[in-house]
Amino acid sequence: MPADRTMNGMAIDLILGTAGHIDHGKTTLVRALTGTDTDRLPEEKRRGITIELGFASLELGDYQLGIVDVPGHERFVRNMLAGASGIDLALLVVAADDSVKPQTREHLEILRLLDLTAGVIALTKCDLADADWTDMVEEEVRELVAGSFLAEAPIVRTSTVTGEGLDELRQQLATAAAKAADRSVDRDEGPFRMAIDRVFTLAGHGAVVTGSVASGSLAVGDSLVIEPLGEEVRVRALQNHDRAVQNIHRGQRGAVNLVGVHHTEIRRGHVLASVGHLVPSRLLTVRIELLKSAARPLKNRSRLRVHMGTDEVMANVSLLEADSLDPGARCVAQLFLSEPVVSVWRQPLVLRQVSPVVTIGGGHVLDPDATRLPRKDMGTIRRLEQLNAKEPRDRALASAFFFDLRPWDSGDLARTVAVPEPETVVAELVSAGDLRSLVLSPTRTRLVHRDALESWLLRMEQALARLHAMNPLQPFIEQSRLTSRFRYLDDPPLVQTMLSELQRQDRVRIAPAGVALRGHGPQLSKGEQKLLDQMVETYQQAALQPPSVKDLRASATKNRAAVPQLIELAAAEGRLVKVTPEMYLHADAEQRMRAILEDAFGETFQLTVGQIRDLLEVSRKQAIPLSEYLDRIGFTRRVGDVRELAS
Ligand SMILES: Nc1nc2c(ncn2[C@@H]2O[C@H](COP(=O)(O)OP(=O)(O)OP(=O)(O)O)[C@@H](O)[C@H]2O)c(=O)[nH]1
Ligand SMILES: [Mg+2]
Repeated sequence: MPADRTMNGMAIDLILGTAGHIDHGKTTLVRALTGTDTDRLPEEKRRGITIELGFASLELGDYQLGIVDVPGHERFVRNMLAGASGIDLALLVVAADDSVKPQTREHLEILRLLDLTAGVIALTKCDLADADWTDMVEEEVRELVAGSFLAEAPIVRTSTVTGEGLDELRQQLATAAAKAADRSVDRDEGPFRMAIDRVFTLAGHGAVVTGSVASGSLAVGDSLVIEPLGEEVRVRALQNHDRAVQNIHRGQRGAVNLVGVHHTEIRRGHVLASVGHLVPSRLLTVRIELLKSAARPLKNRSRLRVHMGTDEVMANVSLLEADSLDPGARCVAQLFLSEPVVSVWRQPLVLRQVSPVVTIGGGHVLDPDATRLPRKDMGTIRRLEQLNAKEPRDRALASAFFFDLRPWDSGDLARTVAVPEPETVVAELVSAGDLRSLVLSPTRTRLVHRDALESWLLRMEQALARLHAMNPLQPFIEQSRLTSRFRYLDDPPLVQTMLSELQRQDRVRIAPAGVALRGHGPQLSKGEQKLLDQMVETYQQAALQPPSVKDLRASATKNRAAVPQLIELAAAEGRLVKVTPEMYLHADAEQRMRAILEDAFGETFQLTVGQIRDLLEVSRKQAIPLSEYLDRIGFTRRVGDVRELAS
């Protein structure tokens, strides 16, 4: 609770961002409140405008505000976005002598899209407008913010020339800070994350990055990663508003001196984060809205500029619900990004058109590391909505579904859908049967959503059905022919486990000859069936003097090409026994052969091939493969030139 922190005598840190049209007095107001001139660049001084983000700090009793002053110029909205992405509350500035202007609207939309909930409105330059005029401007502002998060926000009339309203503004900012603190306080713990908004180098000290801390805390000596580079770095020194400190935490501005990276490798948009906290991805699943003010509907596959954190990246949008999105409407979508980014669940994002560059919408992340999803699939869309569910258990289950077959563990749920105590939730879901824990090896298990697993099992059955259709005479399909169809999963043990699962559920049969769908039998034509029966009879009559496959093929009048497969089929059915690829025996003959030899072994310990030949009344040419067959099936054992009974 905020109260606890203030009781410890520590102020609550929050970030305040300015917003408003160019020249409306944002920077001047920040200077009047803090004494800091945030326009530092020579070009800013010369042109009298803000170009880059400026920073100041303001103490307001229980609250310590880090201020990010943004440019109002239309051309620098991207800088405004980089600054506004990390703020907790907003100071919307409108000049009393100019009223609502395009960037007043655009900045307000952006703040709303960034999920801001608290703020104050300042009417500036009140010394330049008379009271009636200012009343009218105030009315216009009220109209502008109606229905937005600033609908109830106080409008404070100020002038930096006369000092009017500055004390009241401080008070109102403190009230708004209290409101923002209520919402932000739970983000204090957990992994560290800070979007980088500036990079520079200090002679002799190396790279320094600055940003607004979005979550967690950081101490000197800590190890971190620069994402999405994946570059490991260590904190050499820390500053908060030009003051050396031992640690920084959520809601503070931080300047972090890093060891282990050259400053030229880092740019605005990168993220400084705890090791293992974030996963770079070029595909995000998001929920978006198109602004009412958008000039036209958003078409599927449109190219967009995505602003997230301090980053800006091009993307193609895949609208999952329809072919276009109307102004004012919302939908779930996927963003195919031109470069990898890191993000967290519910992280806000803003969408801008490529040309002309205007803000057209925004939304938030549902899945920060997505796989491609089918469009217009109601089942998928419903599950995506579940990623926003209030119950952590529901979110966990939805997230697990979208992990699909990819490896994940309970820790990932904290990152993907902010599930507290993910181990407990996963254990519950496993015991409820909603999640399956597949054992891939003695040391490797894989968590898979029950429905995701089922859809893969179905795919496997379908692949097997296709193989059966392609090989109608084969009762079994060689396992490798089936599993090779899933080679792209790049995980043979997983494929094998899924096959075993199908067997466990009695959906396939697995035999030495291969795998078959349950209930699958070979599809024979009448002619083929007749030929098969005739051949089996021929084998029966021939007993231990069987014809070769070649002979049978030559003597067939019809269906000649099918002869080898039909014989193989009879063998699979157990009517024939395969001795060599050319030599088969009728099952009765094979049984009789073993009976004869068993009798003989009753009298003598060993038999030569010659004795076997005589006992079976076959030629030597047949006796050799028959003897080898008997060794192979484990009936006899060869010892030098003689056979012994194996068991
Ligand atoms: N008379 C009067 N002039 C003001 C007041 N506040 C700002 N100004 C003037 O308005 C001009 C613009 O002020 P800035 O503070 O630079 O405006 P800004 O909103 O920061 O502009 P950008 O950052 O470029 O968007 C400057 O010349 C200021 O001196 C005020 O209260 N009264
Ligand atoms: Mg300015």
